[in-house]
Amino acid sequence: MTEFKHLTFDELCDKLCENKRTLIIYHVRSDADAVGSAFSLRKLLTLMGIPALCACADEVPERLRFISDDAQGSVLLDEDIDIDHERVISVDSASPAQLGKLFDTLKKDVDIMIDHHAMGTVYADCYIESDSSATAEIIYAIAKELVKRGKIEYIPVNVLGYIYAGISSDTGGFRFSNTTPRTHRIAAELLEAGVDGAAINHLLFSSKSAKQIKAEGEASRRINYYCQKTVAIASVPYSAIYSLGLDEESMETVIEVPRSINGVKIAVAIRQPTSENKFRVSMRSVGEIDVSLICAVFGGGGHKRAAGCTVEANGIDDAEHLIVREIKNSLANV
Ligand SMILES: [Mn+2]
Repeated sequence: MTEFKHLTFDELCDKLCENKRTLIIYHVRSDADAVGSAFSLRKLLTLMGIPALCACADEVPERLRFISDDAQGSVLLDEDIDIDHERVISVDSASPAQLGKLFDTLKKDVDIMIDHHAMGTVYADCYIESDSSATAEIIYAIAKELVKRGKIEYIPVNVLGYIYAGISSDTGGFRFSNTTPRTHRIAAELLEAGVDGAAINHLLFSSKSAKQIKAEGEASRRINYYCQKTVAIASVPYSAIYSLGLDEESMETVIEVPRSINGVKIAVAIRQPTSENKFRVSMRSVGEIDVSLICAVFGGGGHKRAAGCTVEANGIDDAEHLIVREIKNSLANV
């Protein structure tokens, strides 16, 4: 098995300063941290005169286009990746599976991972800082280092906005437990530099598409409680997804429905994206339970308080049953 190197921050920055045509890749079902980190890193490299493009197996979601230069400088998997890159850097992507088909397209040839997930499968030399709330926190440290080294003059305010969006998104608007004093200090610096935090947070959290509202409505019709109502599971079967015309993007906030219920310690959202018996599971912990361990049983992972997995089962009720069993197991071991 190949041994991958854990880079120090200085080694990472040394490498980023090398003039190599770079492809920056990020995970499918992209969130604001993935998109914001990828496009801010791209901007930093191009400011140093290094050609760089972003690529993902999924298109930049409509609601995140504001942190992607309107997806300029971005290529899709099915377009030719003709940048003829000399280096591939992944951001915010803990395992090859998260890169989707792109990982195979690139012939697994990723050179550097920059990430903040504690659990995952390392697939390249890496810089992983698991006490960072978001990959964007790491990108901010890189940006400041590049200024310090005189490689760039200053960090453009739109780049700072992308970074802010990544951090705010991964911390749920500075509400989740991964929010550290440093996270707030960085946010303060970004606001001082002219980032419009209120506008970004509105776009990230307060504006939802009509389809998202429909999806949340559907999820709240199908909630089951377990373990003295400390566990709430919302599920959306394919029949509902199909009849309401819901897409992946519209399902993203469904987990907030069970998560926001009083007294719930573990929130779960199960959705069936296709007619196949494969179920996507999102899990959130409001207390001390490490839900990444529960998801790991099904081959998934994530963070202590936010994780996910895919479960194969004979129908959505069976999937729920399997998940409840694992949750009960892990509660019994606390
Ligand atoms: Mn992230």
